[in-house]
Amino acid sequence: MNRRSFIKSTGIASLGLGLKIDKTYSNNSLSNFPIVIATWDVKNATKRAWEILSSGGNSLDAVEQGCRVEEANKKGQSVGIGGLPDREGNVTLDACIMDYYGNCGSVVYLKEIKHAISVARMVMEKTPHVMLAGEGAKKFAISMGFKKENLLTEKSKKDWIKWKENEEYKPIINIENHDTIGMLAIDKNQNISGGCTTSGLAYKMQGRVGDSPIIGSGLFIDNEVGGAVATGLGEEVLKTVGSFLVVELMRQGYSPSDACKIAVKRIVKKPNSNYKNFQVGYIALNKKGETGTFSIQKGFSMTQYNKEGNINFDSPYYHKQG
Ligand code: SD4
Repeated sequence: MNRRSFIKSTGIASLGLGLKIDKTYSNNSLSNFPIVIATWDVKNATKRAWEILSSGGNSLDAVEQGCRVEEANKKGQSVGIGGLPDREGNVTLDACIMDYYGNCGSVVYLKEIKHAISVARMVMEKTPHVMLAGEGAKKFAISMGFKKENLLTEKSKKDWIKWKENEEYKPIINIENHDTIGMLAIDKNQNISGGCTTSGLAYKMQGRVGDSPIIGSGLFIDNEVGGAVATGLGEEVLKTVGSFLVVELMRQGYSPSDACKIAVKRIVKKPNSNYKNFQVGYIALNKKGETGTFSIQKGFSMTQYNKEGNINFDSPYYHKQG
């Protein structure tokens, strides 16, 4: 699919949300996988995932390795090392992962270990639990051989000190201030996995956890149907169990793009919704390898790598200003 046909298939003409919904999921073409998609312009991450998928590897390894690329990127200030800290200067990471058997693992409030996605995978594979938090998550990671390191880079420290001059605490996400990496992949055996990793909301209250490590909110996979992942103001995603909602809409027959649109609409149509002041974006894929994305504000994008290449697409969005 090239960029033009992607935009056409996401239904740019019908974005007013008085939409006409096309139920494309009942078609049965099996040609569009392997494929990987990710939130934002993260071509290095999708490239790494694609290397695994295109050489016959499985979707779980692909999403884990893809997410690790951004976790190790010091320049990214919302994932892994280099993430912006909470109000007290702590960089705390949240991540989750889900495989095609419906297994999942998650870490919240993880400090000093940059590869939160891999710790989440270890929680899934090496413990009888789904979620580990804080000190316990860190102890577990160290026991599994992960190395402790300082995640607060000079740049993020400087930005935090600057923020402290006013200490303006707005739990409303700035529309530029979110780039959680969420990644979804289908491998050659048509098995779907997903991962999501973030340092969360910049300058958050100490202890605050968003949607990203919460199965069903930040990420959900159902290998019979598809997967979805969220970015943006986690509180709003949590309140609507967003990723689970997107997958359930695809189960009902909605295309990935329409499922994302409806989930966004669920947020913006709430009574007293303050949607003009925050961003939420979803990406989704279904079992056939069809993909879609939708966000509240302009500015969100999705990167997709399949046999047609590694391409970043602007997301269609709800809030038309002016
Ligand atoms: C959160 N959804 O913690 C995340 C924010 C985000 O990059 O997207 N950060 O609410």
